[in-house]
Amino acid sequence: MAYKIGLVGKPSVGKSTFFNSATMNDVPEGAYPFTTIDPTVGEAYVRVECAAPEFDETCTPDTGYCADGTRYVPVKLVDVAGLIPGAHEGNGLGNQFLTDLNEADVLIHVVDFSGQTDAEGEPTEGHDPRDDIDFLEEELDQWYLEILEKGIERYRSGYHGTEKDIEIELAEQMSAFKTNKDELKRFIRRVGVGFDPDEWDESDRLDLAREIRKETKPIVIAGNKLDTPEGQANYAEITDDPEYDHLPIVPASAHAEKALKNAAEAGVVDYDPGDNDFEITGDVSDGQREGLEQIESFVTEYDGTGVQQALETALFDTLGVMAIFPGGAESMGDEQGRVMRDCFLLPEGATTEEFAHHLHSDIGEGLLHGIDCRSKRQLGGDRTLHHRDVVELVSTN
Ligand SMILES: Nc1nc2c(ncn2[C@@H]2O[C@H](COP(=O)(O)OP(=O)(O)O)[C@@H](O)[C@H]2O)c(=O)[nH]1
Ligand SMILES: [Mg+2]
Repeated sequence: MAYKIGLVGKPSVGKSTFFNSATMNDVPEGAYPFTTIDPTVGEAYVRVECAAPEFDETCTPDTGYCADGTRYVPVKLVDVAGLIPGAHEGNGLGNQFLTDLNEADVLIHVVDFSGQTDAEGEPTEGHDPRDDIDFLEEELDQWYLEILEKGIERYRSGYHGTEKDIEIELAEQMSAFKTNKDELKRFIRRVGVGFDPDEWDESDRLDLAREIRKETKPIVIAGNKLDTPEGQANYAEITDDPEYDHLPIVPASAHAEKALKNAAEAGVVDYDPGDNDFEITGDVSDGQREGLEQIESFVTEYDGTGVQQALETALFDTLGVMAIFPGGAESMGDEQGRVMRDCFLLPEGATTEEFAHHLHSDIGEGLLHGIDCRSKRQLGGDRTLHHRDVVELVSTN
């Protein structure tokens, strides 16, 4: 099951540009792990330093691809259109919007940092991007609050005829958010409101809703349109504003990423997505050269176009996901001589046993132990794995 990253934002901030550039990749045919007819769902990649060279091997990926020692590992990217101001008070958030949101593990909120689109996405000047950042958080928090209140109602009315602890009732009500009673217990403790919902006033309920939302639907900001002077000024100001310390803000130009991907496809530049440099390798007009030079100064200053960086911040920094390579302690190749066909993305803190179950329940059931292919040491089933570990699983199945 691939991780799902949701792209959200009001109209005209650059969601489609971001989505198209992130999913437009020169991938070997047949390498897609899933096909889709839904144009708003696509395959993007996160970069992981390939482990094969450490073993003097060249990898042969089945999913994603490898370029110059960097693995590009697939994730699902969803363009969640439909965020408009006031939706919540009016007709509520759209159904498709909520379904898409529910399925996303993490959100990238694309914000127009140039301030040249108003709250409705119409052209303007001097719009404060902070209003958009606040708007989405408030909107999501309100949505969570509604669901939380339903859970409290159910608890009060003794639904199912049994008395239940509040965290159990809330876990049931919020199951779509991939949380559970133990987590909810932790959130309630952290907010410090106690375990009797009759004691929760309005602001307690909102604080709790907000905490659950932050944990189950974390947000990364893509500060887009940073190729404009206004965008750069806003970026400097907002990253300096302590009110926004709680959010990772990635400087981005979806435009630049799209232009580089187009140029790479046309064979005039050599560019690996995410790099902070590229080379002009083909014939370009003076105008094109000038455009590429502008992009070059941007990617040098901001360490890339920000599209890859936003995806990786969301997956690795915010969710804490780790990449695990399958290997062999004796030899890296499998029966067909293929090396590191996969690079698996697992949740933070996953153990050898969880990795085995992720591959196949049979392998998990029959697991004897793992082997760390670098040190050749045995890994017990309950051992926590780390990002970029290379692991052989020894199983009776
Ligand atoms: N300057 C600049 N303009 C951008 C950037 N990304 C998108 N745009 C422009 O913003 C407008 C809206 O983009 P689009 O991707 O359709 O936005 P969406 O409505 O959020 O999907 C288009 O005119 C894009 O060319 C960017 O990084 N820099
Ligand atoms: Mg769009």
